[in-house]
Amino acid sequence: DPFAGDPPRHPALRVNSLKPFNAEPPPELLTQSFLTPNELFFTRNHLPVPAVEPGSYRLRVEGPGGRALSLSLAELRQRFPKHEVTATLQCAGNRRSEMSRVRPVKGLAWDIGAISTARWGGARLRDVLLAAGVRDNTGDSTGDDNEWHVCFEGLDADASGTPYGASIPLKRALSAEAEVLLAYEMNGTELPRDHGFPVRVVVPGVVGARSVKWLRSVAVSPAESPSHWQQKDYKGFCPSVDWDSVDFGAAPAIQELPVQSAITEPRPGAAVAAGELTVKGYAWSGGGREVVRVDVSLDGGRTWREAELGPRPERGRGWAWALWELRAPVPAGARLDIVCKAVDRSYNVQPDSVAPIWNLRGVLSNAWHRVPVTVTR
Ligand code: MTE
Ligand code: MO
Repeated sequence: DPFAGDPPRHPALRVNSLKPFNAEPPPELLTQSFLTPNELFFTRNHLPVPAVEPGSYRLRVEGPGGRALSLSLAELRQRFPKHEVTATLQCAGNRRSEMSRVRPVKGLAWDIGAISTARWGGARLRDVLLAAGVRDNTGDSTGDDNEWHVCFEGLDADASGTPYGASIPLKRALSAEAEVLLAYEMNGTELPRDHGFPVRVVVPGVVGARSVKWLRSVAVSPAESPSHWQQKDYKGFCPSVDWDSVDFGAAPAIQELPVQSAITEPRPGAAVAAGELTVKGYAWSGGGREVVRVDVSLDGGRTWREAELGPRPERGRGWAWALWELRAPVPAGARLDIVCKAVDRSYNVQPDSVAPIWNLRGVLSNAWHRVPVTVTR
């Protein structure tokens, strides 16, 4: 059993697949705290968790023109200043189960919990690339450096030895504002095994798939990662595209994610007490586009009120979600159709229904979240 060495997990996690391990926290625990506790942070593994001996761990960093660095964990910690970022990671498949209710899709049936937030600590990828001899000339937009990518490989590999891999544009990797990390800390402790021990990439504002765990190598390349997960997965398509007609080469790989929100309390189908109802949820957008507003409806979208956004420790750096709350009086015996939708600082909004954004892989599922409940008599 290649999964026999996987670590123990928290019993509260909702397991979507055991081998490889994929699990999400229950919604009401997800919004209990701004930072998701490490043991409740959603886990998305494609392969067995590799066993890494920290003393012999080496990170290989390949610059252009054959220059390369090999860094021990101690060197990564000592040679580069530690940088900390509070960032939300969301899987492209978050809320996929709502998409498969429209028509079946291929993929894990995530509910609304394939998203979590942590304070990450590590070396800036930018600093490590500069130390490897990469030139910082991406400000020159006429240069073809804009097409270059930084490719990552994990230590996790399939039976044929092919590792998990992904890439991001070199421009993002070198940008000081983008704050891409080679993280060795998560919420103040070393990375847990499920989340990439000893080193993972954290790409704030970008789909979780690019934040490669158990990082083995970083390579500057004139092309995107050749990995299956960059080329043949994590792309969006027209609702009419099916598995016979799909051309994965025709769509760009997902990087920054669209605006998202969901209701974590109450749960669909719940019977709530008459009086004051508290509705809770999260809202987030990709690319550092901070959420500026969350609208909530109790009548299926006919009338709206503005939710109260919770405190955000790093205001102005838009990498983390906003937790929100709405209190409203509800009469005994009512049937409520609770809906939420978020607005980001570019005034992007969520689509009102799933069908027009349906895609065969069930990614980018960000329609208004709907939760029907009844109020008891
Ligand atoms: N990195 C490696 N090496 N192997 C993986 O399977 N899964 C990716 C990404 N990095 C993955 C990986 C995907 S699809 C997501 S959504 C995030 O890790 C999930 O990170 P988490 O498990 O820490 O939540
Ligand atoms: Mo993912």
